[in-house]
Amino acid sequence: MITHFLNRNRITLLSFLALFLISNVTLYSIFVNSNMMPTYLDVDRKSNGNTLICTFSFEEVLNYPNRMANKIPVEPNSTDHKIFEVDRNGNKVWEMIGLAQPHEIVELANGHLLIADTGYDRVIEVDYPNKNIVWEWKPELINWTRVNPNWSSSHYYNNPFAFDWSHLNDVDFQHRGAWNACLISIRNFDMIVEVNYTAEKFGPSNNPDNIIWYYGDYGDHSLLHRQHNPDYLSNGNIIIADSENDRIIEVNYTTKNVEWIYQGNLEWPRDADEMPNGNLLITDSLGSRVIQINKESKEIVWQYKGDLINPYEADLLENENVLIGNGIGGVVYEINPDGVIVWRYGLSYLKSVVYLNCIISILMGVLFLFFTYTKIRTINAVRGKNTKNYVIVGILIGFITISIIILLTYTSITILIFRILFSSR
Ligand SMILES: [Ca+2]
Ligand SMILES: [Ca+2]
Ligand SMILES: [Ca+2]
Repeated sequence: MITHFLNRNRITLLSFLALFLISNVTLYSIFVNSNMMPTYLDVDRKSNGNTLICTFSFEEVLNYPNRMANKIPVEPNSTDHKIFEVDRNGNKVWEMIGLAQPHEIVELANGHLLIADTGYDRVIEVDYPNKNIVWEWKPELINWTRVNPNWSSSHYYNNPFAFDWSHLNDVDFQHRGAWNACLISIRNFDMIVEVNYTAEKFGPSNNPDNIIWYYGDYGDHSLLHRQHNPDYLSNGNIIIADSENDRIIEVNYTTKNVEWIYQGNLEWPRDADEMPNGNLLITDSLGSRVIQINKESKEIVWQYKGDLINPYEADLLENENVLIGNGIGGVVYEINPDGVIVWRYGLSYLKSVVYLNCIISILMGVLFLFFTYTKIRTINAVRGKNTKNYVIVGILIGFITISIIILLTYTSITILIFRILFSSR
């Protein structure tokens, strides 16, 4: 009975499945456990030509779900969450750890760096190239009732206990005449605030009176819904990637009215930069593309898709190229206006793992197919057709076909998975 059940055909198929499973698990665990699957958020070209990159690892976040919920700090020596600087040749020349999902960096004129350190709900200023924190702004230290009397002590803003409470995800810096300002995006507040940086530095810091201006209100998604990357425009207004509303809006600084809006074909946009010619450079994250639109006609005048997967943001560089942080793709690209990659940092490990898996399963499939087919021919000669053999051949051909399809369409499949995963975000 046992010998009948474990005939050679079934052993062939079972060994194939076992080998496929083992090779998959081994490959993924090697890549995941060696921290080789980084996610890139903000990427900035520095004045010295180097590139600053914000990165965190999904692996760390997935492995320690309680850490964020219970506000436990990242392991002090962990390199999973960091900012680092690479030169033109891809050499790492500076690195700062001790952060939690750093989201955004701004290089100040004196070389200091402003960092939106999302996992720690704060903006910090670091005296680059040293790593001392010389200023820290934390929404949990603000008495929000003093900013708006309607926000009582029981309001969400005044109760910093929730999981991923503020998700402070962006800081921008601007000279405002006699004083300097920081425009800060607090995503889970559905609000952006303008802070008087000059007064904050003079002290005492984290003073609610230093919040000069704000836009948005918690839960009022007609204004903002989990936004990213607010920027000052040259006309004095503020442009905001109103991400969960799938739109870009321009808010009048004085009246707080929405003066301009772009929506209809965006999916979770997270960045909109004003270009010198007045066009806008928009990063359409779930659309997995970067587009340039004419602000008046709203026509798309340039687009880059390549193999972008969930890109976070893009910057126009002085040489007219575009620098793109390709989110979970784990790659930074510099693209020229013709859409050619002229510089890159990093390899998409996720892609490499999938490719290796597919190639292994194709090779194994072909090998087993060869042996099974040889056997079918022998058995045919002796005993006639054997349906079970043909079923096994069919399964093997199916495996090979699916692997080839994944190899050829990896990017679109991954984008589809991301859309499904983030559709209820
Ligand atoms: Ca940037
Ligand atoms: Ca920004
Ligand atoms: Ca940008």
